[in-house]
Amino acid sequence: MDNTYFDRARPEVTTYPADIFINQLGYRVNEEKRAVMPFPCDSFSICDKSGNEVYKGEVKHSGYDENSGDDVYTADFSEFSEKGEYIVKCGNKKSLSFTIDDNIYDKALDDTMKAFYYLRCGCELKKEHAGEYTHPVCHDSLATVWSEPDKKYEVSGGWHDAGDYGRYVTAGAVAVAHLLHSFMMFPKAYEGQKLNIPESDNEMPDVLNECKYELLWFLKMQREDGGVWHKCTTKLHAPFIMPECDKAELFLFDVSSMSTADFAAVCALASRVYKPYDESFSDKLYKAAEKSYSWLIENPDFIGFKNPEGNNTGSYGEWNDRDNRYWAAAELYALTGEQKYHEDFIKYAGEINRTDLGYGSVGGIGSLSYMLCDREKNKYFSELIKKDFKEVAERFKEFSDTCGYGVAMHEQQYCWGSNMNVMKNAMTFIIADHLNETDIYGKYAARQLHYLFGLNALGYSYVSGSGEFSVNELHLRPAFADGIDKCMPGFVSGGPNRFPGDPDAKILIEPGTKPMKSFADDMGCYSLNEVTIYWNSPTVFTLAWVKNTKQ
Ligand code: 9MR
Ligand code: ZN
Repeated sequence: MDNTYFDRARPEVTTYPADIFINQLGYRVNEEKRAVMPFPCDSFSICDKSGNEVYKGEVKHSGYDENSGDDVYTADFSEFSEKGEYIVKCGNKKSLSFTIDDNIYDKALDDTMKAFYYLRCGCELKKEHAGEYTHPVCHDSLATVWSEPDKKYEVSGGWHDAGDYGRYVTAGAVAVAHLLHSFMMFPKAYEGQKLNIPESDNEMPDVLNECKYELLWFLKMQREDGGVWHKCTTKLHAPFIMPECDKAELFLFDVSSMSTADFAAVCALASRVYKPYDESFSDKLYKAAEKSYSWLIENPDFIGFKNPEGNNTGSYGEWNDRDNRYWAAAELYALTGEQKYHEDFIKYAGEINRTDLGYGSVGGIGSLSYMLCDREKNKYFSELIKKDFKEVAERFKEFSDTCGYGVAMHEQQYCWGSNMNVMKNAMTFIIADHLNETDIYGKYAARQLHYLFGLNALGYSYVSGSGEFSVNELHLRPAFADGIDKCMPGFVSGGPNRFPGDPDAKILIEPGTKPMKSFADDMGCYSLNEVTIYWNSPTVFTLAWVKNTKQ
């Protein structure tokens, strides 16, 4: 069958090449270890590479799982803690092989972080850093202001957002915030990390080098009056060509209050983080954040964003900006300690969801900055925020405990980019423990990684290059146009979507397919198998947490 999205032959549909589902990267020595069988079975064994049985256990019948439609049987071998390489066996049925070791996620952390480098725009990706995935400089022409066509600006740089070549401020701000928070909360995870990017030899940790590349672009997106253009893209999405071949005119689209607030927030956050490494950069960010915050004060009404007539790139529209303003107030308070920001923060706190971690709803990022910063807190609100996170974590915990696969997903979370929800739920577990100084939810955060790397109803590892059966046909323009069969590693697929929204997915996914199975590793399916910076960033956060807490 030919593909409907762009002209190429559709690769053969692949299915999980074994019977028992596991985390294909494996399990850490002292963590919960489970394998799942969607078929009846009484006992299981763990066998080593030479086929010797090293552990035997009883299978538990977990029962019918609504989101996958599977009757689930579980093999729990948590107590088995010998390092090595194994498979799970159940009669003549098998899993793929997996490792037990504490370092199983190290490569995935580096890969998911390096993925941002592969998305760099406006520079050449050189062979020495990009290996075979090199390309010449892209998208470096001046961009025309959409509503004032005689104005043109130089706004090269930053990361391509996703499978498309657009660059969007709100999406980028969320991704950078996840990464910077993970750096602040889990510094050990980044010690000595070498991503082999152009700046790797300098004094700054590579995660900061990579985020700086995006932040320098943000700074160009600020208008003279402090308002921030919502996005810089072409008028229409490019065809499936390499980025340097996309020569269509670039446009700067109208300022929105969301992009201006998210910009103020992320610049203020970054100003704190970069201070010890790069004082002058930190200063620039400080001034930029204040300037955009002043613009917000002068423009108190919501200024949303809709694509103008004729433009079809991402719109990232939102319904209101209270959460964005809350986040900005939190960050400026954290940065300056000034009471006016604190007052604004409290003002918005009652109006918004205080735990959502983006994109779209960003209150949780503001809450986190407020809670972890070194400033005086309003006692009532800080207690409330702790409770908020705990309550959400409790709800997700229940989803996980009632799902045979252990994923903390409500049916409704299987939407476009569901793997972002999986990873944001993991972040919520981690943050809930962190703020409440408990050790309840770590196991649940880890379960979300198990799902992402293969312990799910289709057996996919949803990260390219991680695990034996991992996604490879990602909706990512260069991954097709470079002619290389193997996709760049470290990209998190959007994942199952119970409402497949693109023409190819509508052909491939039969009506009535259960949410966890509504997926195809197919390049045409942008509502299932695209990548974005803000699906990678919560994954990096979660992997950094693992590495930081490794025994
Ligand atoms: O991630 C976005 C998803 O939640 C929406 O349902 C979808 C349709 O509006 O858009 C997604 O965002 C896309 C953005 O607009 C452009 N770059 C690629 C993003 C991922 O598909
Ligand atoms: Zn580009």
